Amino acid sequence: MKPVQMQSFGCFLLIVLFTSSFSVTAQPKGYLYDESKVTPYELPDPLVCVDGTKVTDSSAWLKKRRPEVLSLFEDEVFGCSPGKPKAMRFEVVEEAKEALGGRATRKQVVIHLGKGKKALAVNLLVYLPRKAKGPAAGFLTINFMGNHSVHADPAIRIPTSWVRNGNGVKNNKATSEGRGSRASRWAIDAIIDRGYAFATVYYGDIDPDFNDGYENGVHPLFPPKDPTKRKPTDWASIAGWAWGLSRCLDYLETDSAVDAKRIAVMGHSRLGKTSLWAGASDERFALVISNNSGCGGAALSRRKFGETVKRINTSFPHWFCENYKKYNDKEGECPVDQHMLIALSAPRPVYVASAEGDRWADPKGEFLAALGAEPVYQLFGHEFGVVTQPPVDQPVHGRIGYHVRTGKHDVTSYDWGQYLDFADKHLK
Ligand code: GTR
Repeated sequence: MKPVQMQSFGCFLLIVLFTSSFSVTAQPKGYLYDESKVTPYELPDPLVCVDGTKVTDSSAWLKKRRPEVLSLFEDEVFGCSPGKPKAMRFEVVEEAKEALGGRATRKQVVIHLGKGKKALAVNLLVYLPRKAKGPAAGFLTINFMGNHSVHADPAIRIPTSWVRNGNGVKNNKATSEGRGSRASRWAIDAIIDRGYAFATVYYGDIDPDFNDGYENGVHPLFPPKDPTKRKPTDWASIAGWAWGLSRCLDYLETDSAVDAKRIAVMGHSRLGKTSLWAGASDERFALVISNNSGCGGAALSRRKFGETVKRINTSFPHWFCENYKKYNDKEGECPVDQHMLIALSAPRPVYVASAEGDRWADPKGEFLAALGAEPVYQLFGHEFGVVTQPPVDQPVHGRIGYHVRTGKHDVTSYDWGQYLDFADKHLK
């Protein structure tokens, strides 16, 4: 950054650093939860290119700076993903016209990836609103416990891939006991009633969420030339899940009941980090929603508030590429911060949602990252509409959407109410 730019960005930070605070809830000990103890930091300017030139219009952003920021995130944070695979086949394994009390058509699709022993079967569940007059816009979501956990509908197929124990899962195998166990997180009836399609994929079908040396899931479909040598820029699990979402979109593009040009991608927590990266790396997603995504998602790493880069790389060494570990305790040396991840969705609408009690995810850092993405949106004539974090339960729906709701780390009907209103504004 040139000195004058550093100064103006510094002022911006001073204004926004000391605003509202949150009540303390139980969080891992030994981390920062006190706003007054956040040490001053300087964010990289999203509009200054690696060669020092300043981006002043949308075309320079799209042609020069955006590709630069995208490759910085690939090389330093998530790792580089392969493109669309040649060996991919869609199989509609079930279709029912009278689902959800006759309001929806249900489709279950298997996306077959790769061949032989390591071949993968990724299950996509789709509900289509019967009342839709033409191809429906919709939400593509990614879930933690299996497609059968999102609704009690007894016809939903149960995953056969690895699942985390609990919620009716035994020995990492899902059972029918888990049906609807996470239904509170998915406002499927409300989504269908508003005329949107709802699609969901289980993340463990794409890549199991444990540190397996990348031997399972999507990674072995694209082995490095020398299998003993993974590169520090090779893709890790979040990139794998995001890549899987792009393959689900590949299917939706083939379904005439869906308008694949009007699909929002949505995920919660680690899967909110995933939806942000999916939206950044695949511009076909028309709208991007990050629910309580925190560290490595929407929250600014340089604040070191709640979860830190070191902590996340230690607890979950398989989420980010090897290079990201360089920034353990050295957040300030990273050429990007998370406002630039949000900016990669521009000019498409993006929504960042926080929860007041979710201090581990740094609600304020999530807001500040959304605010830090605004200069890129401004190049396209879009304003955020706020300069300080709005009070709880007072959403802002510009081209960038934001709310912090009361309550804990979760996805609630309140969150979905906002996403539906935001989609009505931008996808209809
Ligand atoms: C936590 C992790 C967070 C968040 C969360 C989740 O343990 O520290 O970054 O991703 O898991 O995904 O539920």
